Amino acid sequence: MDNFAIRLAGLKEEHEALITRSNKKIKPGNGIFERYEYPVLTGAHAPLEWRYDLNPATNPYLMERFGINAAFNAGAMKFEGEYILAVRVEGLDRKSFFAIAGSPNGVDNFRFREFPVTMPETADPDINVYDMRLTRHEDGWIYGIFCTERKDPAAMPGDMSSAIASAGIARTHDLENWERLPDLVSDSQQRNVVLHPEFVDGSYALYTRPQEGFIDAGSGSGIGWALVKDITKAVILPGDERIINFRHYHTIKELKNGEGPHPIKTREGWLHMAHGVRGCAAGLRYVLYLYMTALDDPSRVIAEPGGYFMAPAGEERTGDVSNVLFSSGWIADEDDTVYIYYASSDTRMHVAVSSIDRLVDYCLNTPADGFRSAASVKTVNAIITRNREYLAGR
Ligand code: BGC
Ligand code: BMA
Repeated sequence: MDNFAIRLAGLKEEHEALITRSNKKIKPGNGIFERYEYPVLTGAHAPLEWRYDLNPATNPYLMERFGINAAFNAGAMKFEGEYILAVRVEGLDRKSFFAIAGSPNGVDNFRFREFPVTMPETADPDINVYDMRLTRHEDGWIYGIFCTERKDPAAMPGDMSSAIASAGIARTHDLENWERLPDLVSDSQQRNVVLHPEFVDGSYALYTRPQEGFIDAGSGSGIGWALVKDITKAVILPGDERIINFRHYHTIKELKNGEGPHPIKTREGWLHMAHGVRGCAAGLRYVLYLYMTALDDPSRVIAEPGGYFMAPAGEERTGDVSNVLFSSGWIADEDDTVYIYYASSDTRMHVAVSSIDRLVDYCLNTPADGFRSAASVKTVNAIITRNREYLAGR
């Protein structure tokens, strides 16, 4: 065998071993969910055919021609029996694009489809697209809503970072062929826009995250709610968007928050996952939290446990943008298992599992944030006291 063939065999072997590695649940966990040992997707999971020119005549050194930097912030759904992730794949050039990966069991053996998604553009080309949430809507379409970023036309000469974030909207029936609809029109920048799966009062319902600047959420911001009559011309008129989940001083979400994937319908209410951001000397710290809203009004919060649901742990803490957990996808399976897909530090995808019953129990029975140290002590004292009484009475 020549060098090219030896190298190719080595690459194939390494790639196949990575993709088919079986994943293990980490026990005992905290009772709320269990993490898995290995990330489910990384940049290295990208097919060799994407990265290498496999022809020895044009690539004698068998070098990478298109490197993949990371795979993260995926939307998720079950589709034709497969666990599907619509992954934010990022090249070495910092551009991200979407690619569909599927697994037979939701926890390992994720494999990318042959080609990434070719997302049609609007008349105003996207510079970067990312963080797609998938929603199988009751109108029969599968929607992908994502952030489209473009350079701010008002940026001063020499300012290479001012940008405008808006919500891009696309739909499909097969996750292969996408129809791009006009971007959401609203009077602010938008990131983390998510489509609710059901009509509300005959309209499409959107979780939004209005923001005054590209990075800065601004004074009033939080997770918003807006109804839109026609999703093919989605417009939020000024005054038609209201905040339903607020930021709060000295909490895990004092700086920013945003809806994760669309909420899961349960007997007790809509189960939501979101991210919360606070600032610290190390930069922005992103964690995940849960809350619930009423079945008859998905915009009315009925429960919110204090603090975070998941925060970066171990290797999750480091990556391109360290100290970040971000989730834009989960799957509620027929047997009530919930597969929570989350990315760590803008680098890789992981899975944790729980069940609808457990997550609802967590939401309804975890003490709410008391907003003061003394309130936290009161809460923990109450638990200790109840435990003493229970253990003494046995
Ligand atoms: C990045 C996103 C990030 C956003 C705000 C974008 O340019 O691609 O990952 O969330 O900036 O920092
Ligand atoms: C946000 C998100 C994500 C990213 C996070 C941390 O604003 O929209 O794309 O994971 O920043 O960089």
